[in-house]
Amino acid sequence: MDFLQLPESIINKSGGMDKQQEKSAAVRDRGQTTADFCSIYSKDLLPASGGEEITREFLQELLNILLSYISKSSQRSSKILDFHHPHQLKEGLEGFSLDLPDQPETLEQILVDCRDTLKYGVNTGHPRFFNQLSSGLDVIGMAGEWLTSTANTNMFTYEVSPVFILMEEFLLRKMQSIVGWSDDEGDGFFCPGGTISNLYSILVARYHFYPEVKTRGMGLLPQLALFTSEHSHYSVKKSAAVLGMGSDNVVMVKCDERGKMIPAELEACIVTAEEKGLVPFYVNVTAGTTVYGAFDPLIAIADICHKHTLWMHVDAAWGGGLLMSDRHRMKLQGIERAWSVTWNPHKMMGVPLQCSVILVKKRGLLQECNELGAEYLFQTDKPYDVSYDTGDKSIQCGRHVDVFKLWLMWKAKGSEGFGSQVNRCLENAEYLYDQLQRRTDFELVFKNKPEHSNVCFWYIPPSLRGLPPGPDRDTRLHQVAPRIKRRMMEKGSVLIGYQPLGAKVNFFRCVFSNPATQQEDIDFLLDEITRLGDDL
Ligand code: ABU
Repeated sequence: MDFLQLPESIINKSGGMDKQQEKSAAVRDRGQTTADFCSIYSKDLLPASGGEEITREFLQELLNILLSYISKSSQRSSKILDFHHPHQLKEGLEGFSLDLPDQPETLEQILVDCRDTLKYGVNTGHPRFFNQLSSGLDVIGMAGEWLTSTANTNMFTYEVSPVFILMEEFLLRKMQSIVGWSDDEGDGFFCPGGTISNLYSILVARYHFYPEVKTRGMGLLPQLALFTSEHSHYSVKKSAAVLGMGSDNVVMVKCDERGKMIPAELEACIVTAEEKGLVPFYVNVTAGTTVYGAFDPLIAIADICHKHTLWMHVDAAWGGGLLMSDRHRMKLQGIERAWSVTWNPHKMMGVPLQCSVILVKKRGLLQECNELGAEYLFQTDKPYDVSYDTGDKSIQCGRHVDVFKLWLMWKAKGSEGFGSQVNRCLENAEYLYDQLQRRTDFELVFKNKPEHSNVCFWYIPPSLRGLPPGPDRDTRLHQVAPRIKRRMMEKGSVLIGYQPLGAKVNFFRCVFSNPATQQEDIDFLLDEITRLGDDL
């Protein structure tokens, strides 16, 4: 079967009876399915009696839609997005309506809705999608997500997730040993993204120093201070706010030109905070900053944390993937001294969203910090080892199964496969860096070779090339990236992010995490930026 050929009525959404009949005939001609979905409803699917055949045919049609999308994802000529403004999508496009009906829609319409949902979305698996830290489309990972939905269970107890709970234990042990912790150290779980993983690190650090906070609240505690670099992720401040410590009590430590925290500045900030009557307790060290991809000096910071007895957390949400590469893992030397680590396999390792872990070195601390022992879920007289009812370590009750897709991908690639994938992405970053150095129409934001796969640069249009550095040039340069980005979104040929940072005006940030990207895509990116920005 040629899965690129979709039934006509699914390709052209118009939907009336004639189309339906044409579609059914076309589908029958191809021997794909005999179903005519225009008079069939979800109530006819399993578990309805006799619903096996129609369920199979419905899922086959859905698979056709998904396979067509997946195939297009890897075609360079296909658009990354078909951009529409929110009001256009809300008003409805070519029959695609977000309104929810009172009466059920036919399965034909449901399939059209699925097709249209993908059509108006963004193709993050496209080799020219450079907009986000998570990109690509791994077929095994996607299959894992399908299986997870089919199993439709919850990670709170072994009782309902025996296999997934044990997979989580195996994966966490593996990741902890890659971080460099010994067999008798390490705890953790999968949680919904890096921000929540970082929040857990602060929660557990506070509990470690002040266990009474769990029952008696913040009133008994001194005013705590947290430290993180000025280039770090905003989740540290957000967590401090959520946890009642106050975002103002997060001290933003200065970075060097390359975006790395300066250890001497950290030491000075700790002393200043103490002089002000605050009590330092936690340092977030970033391994792979969001914009520059910088690695803070882990060993020097670990020494400072040790000296002042501070909890050292490493936010390796982005950089953790480099641990899989023999070539690049030395950039995280010192991570083994961390008391907790965030690592997002949904970024550099290309696992479908979402897949993030919080690892905590001291075993049992997460359980003590968060357990409440709800008796309807965590009974102690169950007929198995209830230490595998791991749900009470979490602040969630229900927890999605994020582990399976990673486990399946690891089986399919092996650790070495992940290592090669990471190496390829970093080679792409070096290639882009080399091209930028050669060209006179682009300027690098920092001169050094990329440590991670982030490459930051300005495009300088002809009208700005002769201008001396200064506020006038900066004001005009600040407008270049957003204007080019706007044109890119309208054209849909490539997608890349931009931002200002500190005193630096808007610049492009290119990141590579999609193993499908090749050097020709990087050449295309630079040429397309030039084409779109030449007249600015
Ligand atoms: N949590 C940071 C993600 C940012 C990005 O994908 O660009």
